[in-house]
Amino acid sequence: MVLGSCHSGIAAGMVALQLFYNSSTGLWKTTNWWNSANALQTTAEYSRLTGDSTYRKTLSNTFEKQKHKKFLDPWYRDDDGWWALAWIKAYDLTGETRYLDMAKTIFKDMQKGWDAQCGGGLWWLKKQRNYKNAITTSLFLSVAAKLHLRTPNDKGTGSYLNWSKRSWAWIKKSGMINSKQLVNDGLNSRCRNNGEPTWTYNQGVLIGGLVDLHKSTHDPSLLRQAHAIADASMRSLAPNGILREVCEPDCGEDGEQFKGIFMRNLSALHQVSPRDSYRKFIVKNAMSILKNARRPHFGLSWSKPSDRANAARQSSALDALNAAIAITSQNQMYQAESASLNKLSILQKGKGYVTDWTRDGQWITFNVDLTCSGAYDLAFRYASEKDASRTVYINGKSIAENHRFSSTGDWKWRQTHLSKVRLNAGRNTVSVIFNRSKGSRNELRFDELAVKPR
Ligand SMILES: [Ca+2]
Repeated sequence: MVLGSCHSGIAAGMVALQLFYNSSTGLWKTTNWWNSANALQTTAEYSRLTGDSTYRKTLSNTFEKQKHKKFLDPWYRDDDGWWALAWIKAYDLTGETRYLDMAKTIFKDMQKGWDAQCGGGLWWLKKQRNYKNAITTSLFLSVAAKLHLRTPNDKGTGSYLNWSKRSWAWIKKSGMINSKQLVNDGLNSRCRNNGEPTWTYNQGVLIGGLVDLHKSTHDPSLLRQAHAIADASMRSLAPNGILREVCEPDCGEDGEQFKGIFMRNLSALHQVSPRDSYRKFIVKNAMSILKNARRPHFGLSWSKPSDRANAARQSSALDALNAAIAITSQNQMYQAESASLNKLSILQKGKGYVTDWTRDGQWITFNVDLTCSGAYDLAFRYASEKDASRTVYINGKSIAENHRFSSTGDWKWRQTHLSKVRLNAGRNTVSVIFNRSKGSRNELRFDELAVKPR
């Protein structure tokens, strides 16, 4: 798959992440136990998106080197959740059931952290029962929801589905989601929101859990909640549109991992319920990371020149770049009803489309956001009774004065293509214009633009 000129920077970043990998332990140097589970997820996601099988042996090696521990940490219960998610991801990539079985083993152990104090939820620590926090139960919810989706006939009390529903019901009632729709760190001794920071990963993991629970239950309130948290995060945790952890520039060994986890889960939400605002956000963050890189390394702050290199910074940034690849490698659909229109109106009949388009000065402009510059194919979905034509501009320049939209007969829908169009990284505009002096003619109904990487 060719992802345009900037893909080499992402691929080089992946190589650099693996240079921190210690094959004798199966873990990443320069960082901690739970971070390695996240670096493994980053690696598996990159392999999935690019079809690059180079890193599959990394999954298998880590598994073999650490399976004697069952990926259970003696102290922190949330750490176990990261490993469960990593092995589910590895299972999805390879189909190897040993990975899924390990995730189930870990989940079973996580259940020991649940009790009735504060109405439910998991304790953060294994040896002390003094803190119920968002991350541990959100991970528990997310692992349960994912295991349910991969376990036939999972139902009833004690099932993965049941645990994921109970976890969500508890989180919702706990008060950890504040009035701004952001998730605080945890609960105080009176079982109330403790007002501790709204770390980006707390937003991300819950978004991902809600997305997966929605896949099973189809309860629309779950996606509404996921969107509310995502929107609040982009509004409040991203000055100038670039995600920032409140601890920057000194985040210790945990905080430097968090932002990638948010981006990974925003990407999961965008895949099931796409929004232009998410696409724009992912592209903007990815471009800022690439711009500020000290190649092949990425730093802690995504809006400032790279500070220093380690595996946590690297995998966190690569999570954001994976999200950008996911957008760039899939067809991006731009609807006429969300585009800028000049003297045109939308008919909302099923899919919204532009109609009554026969006069000079009527045009439609799509804003196309891309991480990587390169050659793309454009496909316009349209219907026309007679052969029609329009002028097409890209980034203010005419690339087809008289593009033909041949008759589809009785207003049937069809696509017409413009191949190998050069687009820039960042914001592009694609305009389709009625200009009689250039030969534009006849009514055209216009539904959507698809942008496909070549
Ligand atoms: Ca449409």
